[in-house]
Amino acid sequence: MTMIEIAPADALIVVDIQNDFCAGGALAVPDGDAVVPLVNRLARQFGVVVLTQDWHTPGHASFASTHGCAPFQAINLSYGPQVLWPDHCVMGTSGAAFHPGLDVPSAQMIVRKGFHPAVDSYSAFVEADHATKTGLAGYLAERAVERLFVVGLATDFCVNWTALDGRVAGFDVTVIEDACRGIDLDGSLERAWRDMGTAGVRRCGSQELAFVVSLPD
Ligand code: VGL
Ligand code: ZN
Repeated sequence: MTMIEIAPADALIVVDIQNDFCAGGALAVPDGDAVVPLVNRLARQFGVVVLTQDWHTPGHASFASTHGCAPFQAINLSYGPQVLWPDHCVMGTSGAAFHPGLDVPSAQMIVRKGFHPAVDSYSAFVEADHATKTGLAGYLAERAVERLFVVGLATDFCVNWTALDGRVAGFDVTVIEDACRGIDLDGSLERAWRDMGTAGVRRCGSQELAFVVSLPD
C-alpha cells in the first residue's frame, strides 16, 4: 500500500458531526456516530483542523415543513432543485450542537453554513445559489493550505459538495472514506462517489495515511 504522507500544512475538514445527523437526531445518518472515534484520532494528527456546522434558521427553505411537503422529496427553489429535509440543525438548538463524543480541541475554525433563510448550503465553501461564499477558501489560502482531507456526514451531501467545491477553489482534495457515512437517497451515494471521481477528488482509507510529524494529543 502506498502511504499518503500528511504534512503540517494539510487541513482536515470535519463536516457536520452534529446531534441531528447522529442516532436519535432529526436527520440521522445510518451509523453516523461510528465515525466519531476515528475523527477524534485523525484530528490529532493534522496541523490545520476546521469543523463545519449545519446551521439553519427556523422555517428554513430546505425544510419540508416550510413548504407543507413530505421530507425527502425535491422541489425547485430560485437557485435550482432542493431536496426537502426534516427540520434539522436549527441554530442554537441541541440538534445543531456537535456530537458530545466529538473531541477535537485543536480545531481552529468553525464554519457555519445554511444560515440564510432562503438558501441551503451543503458545501462549506459556497451556498446552494452557487454564488455566496462562506469565506472558507480565503481562510485556508491565508493559512497556506494546499491539500484538504474531508471526513464526516453525510458522504453524499455535505461531504460530497464540500469536496467538489474544494476542487473548484483549487485545492487537492481527498475524502477519507471510513471516516464518513452516507444517507443514500435514491442512489445518491454512488452518484456522489462518481461525481467526486470525475472532479479529481481522491478517495482513501484512514490506514493509508502516514503521519510524518506527530503532534501532541
Ligand atoms: C446535510 C442534508 C441536509 C449534510 C445537511 O450534512 O450532509 N444533509 N443538511
Ligand atoms: Zn441542512
